Amino acid sequence: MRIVVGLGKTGLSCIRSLHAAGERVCVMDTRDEPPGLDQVLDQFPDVRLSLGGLDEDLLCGAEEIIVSPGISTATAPLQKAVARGIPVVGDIELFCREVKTPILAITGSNAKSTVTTLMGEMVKGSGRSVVVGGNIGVPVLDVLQEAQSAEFCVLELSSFQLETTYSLRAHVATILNISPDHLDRYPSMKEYTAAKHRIYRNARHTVANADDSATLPHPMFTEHDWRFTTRSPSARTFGLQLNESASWLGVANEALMPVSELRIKGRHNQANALAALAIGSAAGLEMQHMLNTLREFRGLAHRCEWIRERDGVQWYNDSKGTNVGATVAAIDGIGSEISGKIVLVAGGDGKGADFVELQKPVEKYVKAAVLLGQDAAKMERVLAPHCTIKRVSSLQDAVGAAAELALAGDAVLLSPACASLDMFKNYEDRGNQFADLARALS
Ligand code: UMA
Ligand code: ADP
Repeated sequence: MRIVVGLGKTGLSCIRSLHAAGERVCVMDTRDEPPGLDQVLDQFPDVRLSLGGLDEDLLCGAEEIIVSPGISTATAPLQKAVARGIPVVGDIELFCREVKTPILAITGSNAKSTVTTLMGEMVKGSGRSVVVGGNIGVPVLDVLQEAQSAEFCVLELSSFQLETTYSLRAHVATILNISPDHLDRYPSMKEYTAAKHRIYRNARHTVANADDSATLPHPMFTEHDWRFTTRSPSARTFGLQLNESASWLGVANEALMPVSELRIKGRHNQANALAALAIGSAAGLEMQHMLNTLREFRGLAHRCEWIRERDGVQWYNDSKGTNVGATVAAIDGIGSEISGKIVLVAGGDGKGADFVELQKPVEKYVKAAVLLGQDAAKMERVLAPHCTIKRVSSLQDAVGAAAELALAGDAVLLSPACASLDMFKNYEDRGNQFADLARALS
């Protein structure tokens, strides 16, 4: 019997898929009342349940273990099963075993969802059918059938998902960037980076970030490889070039489109647009269709999303800025476009990060940081020499304090550099509460 470990979105999709194939399934979760329990009891009453811990004996008798990304394979009972030779895989592995459709596989510490969504739009805009799924919030097994008949699959893959995937043979694989994240799950950056690099195994084409050497697949640059950079473009490398004193997206010697025509703003989003053009080119999409998509794409909610203007102050929600690299990009992106300074609202669960990389952009663009959540004190120690600090205990107080600190020309930016789970249901909940509170200011 196969055992599904974890009863979140992924676990439920695995149960649905195995059940539909007529398999007997056992599901295990460390929690007594995991989130999908009612659904399982209701829709799959014949599924065997083992809750409140991982049962080593049961695991060691499994034919295969399908583990959810939220639970580490380093967990002792799973390691025991591995030592006994029992295969431990994830939902992406099951998907890749079945699906022969060309896969555009996207990972990175940041920008995954933005670039994944943009790629989906570009494929559609080129008149091809596409399925988009993975870490973006759509478990891949829920779209397996659709994927089999689509012309392309665009998959957002996390390091956790890549760790348990063996059969991926991406048509195009990309690592967008690598910066510290999930250091509560990995012993060091080395293991985190190695997990991300699994995306390149057996890939037909690769797309890497020429500005971030940690993303490069191998020392050679072959005719199957593409790059993007925010510096000058070159052969098979998309970049930014000056054209009649305006900045343009380009490739090789060709100027493609003025940056001013992009709706998504900030240097980090220019990198995202260039990455998408590189992936699309490797996949054989037509340039004019891709550029048309770029002219229309407005970006996703909770990613440097403009909320309102109040007394000359712009308010932005970047709740998806859940690690230091994301917040650095958001501060640089918004800081370089406003006449005043940023009041940063940050803090939460830092997932083991040290926050030091925030110092430089804060020094340059931030006048005050309003800090809340579990790691606020740690952040205060790192940022105090560089800007005014205000500690608060609720998001409501944070919004009130930010409104007092910001003057006309400034921006208030929620970009926490931390996960939200210490105080909120998830990053959407945090972003929605922030936006509601900001809109409610008189
Ligand atoms: N958990 C337990 N006990 C268990 C199993 C899980 O306590 O036995 C906890 C985990 O520690 C975690 C939570 O349950 O805190 C959810 O874990 P899960 O694996 O059940 O998560 P799913 O609901 O299946 O959602 C997962 C991804 N979540 C994670 O990787 C933590 C979702 O990415 C993804 O959208 C979904 O599969 C569909 O593919 C979310 C995420 O935060 C957005 N991803 C991380 C990120 O983007 O940084 C990697
Ligand atoms: P992910 O799915 O990897 O979390 P998102 O597209 O959801 O990525 O964006 C998350 C956050 O990452 C954004 O809110 C923004 O702060 C930051 N970000 C977006 N693009 C980039 C980039 N190219 N480099 C660094 N950070 C970025």
